[in-house]
Amino acid sequence: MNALSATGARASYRTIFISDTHLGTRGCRSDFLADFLRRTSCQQLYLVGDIIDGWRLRKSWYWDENHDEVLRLILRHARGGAEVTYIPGNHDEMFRAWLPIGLEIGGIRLRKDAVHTTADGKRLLVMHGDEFDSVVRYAKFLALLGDSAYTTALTANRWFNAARRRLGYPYWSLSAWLKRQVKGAVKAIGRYEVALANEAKRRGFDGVVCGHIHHAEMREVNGVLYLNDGDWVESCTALVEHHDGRLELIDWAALNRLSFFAPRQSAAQSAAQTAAQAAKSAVDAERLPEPV
Ligand SMILES: [Mn+2]
Repeated sequence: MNALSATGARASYRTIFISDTHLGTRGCRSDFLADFLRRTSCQQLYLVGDIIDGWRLRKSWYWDENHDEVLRLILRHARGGAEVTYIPGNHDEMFRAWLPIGLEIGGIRLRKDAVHTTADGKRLLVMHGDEFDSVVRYAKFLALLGDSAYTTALTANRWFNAARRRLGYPYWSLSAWLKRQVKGAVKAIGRYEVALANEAKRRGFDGVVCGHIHHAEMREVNGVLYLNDGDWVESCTALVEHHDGRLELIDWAALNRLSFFAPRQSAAQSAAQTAAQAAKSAVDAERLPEPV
């Protein structure tokens, strides 16, 4: 048996980062996400926040077999030996209450943030990023007031949304706000990127991995790497680290020519398709000449 047929058609990475899957909402592209999780393997999987959308628990909670399938596949990664780290975001902040007890369920570790060291030695700060909402929104105002106002804004942001939740208001969404900015969106996204990059720099890291604004990006900002793994609602993106430490953004929908307008596939349908693909690539592999 050759290596490919032994592992099926799964692409092997050192690390996978995904965030903003918003399971529990109709918007979650759980069929594409299940496909991605089924066809990849990794040593470390980081779930960088807003994985399960707890803000929707009160109203219009949506859950179907693909949402189950995603959870099952995440657990399969953990059981298969991947180190899985779950960093809660603002939409799954109910898990933040369990951070102090160092909770671990099904091999999944819960962390406020994490440090990831790449194969080539880059130290990356991994965090969701919602702490910086107020910085993006009130950038000019904060710049006038200086450092302590900035720190206060970071704290106030947490209280602001906790209060909204208690009063039964929906979460104030930065990603939705950015979309409404139209003219100012590019600037506002820029402010978010700078805020996150500066946080990584201030804490002595080579870069930051985050999510939250549903905008995948990989670029250098103020001398550190800004890496945003995007989302599985408006796009289907992941950040991966290859075995040599090379980082890459993957657009799963574009890569597989998946259409957002296509009807959602049931988990059983897509599993059958994946099995057929795996069988086909095993056959293709056998046709190839032996490697020398
Ligand atoms: Mn978020």
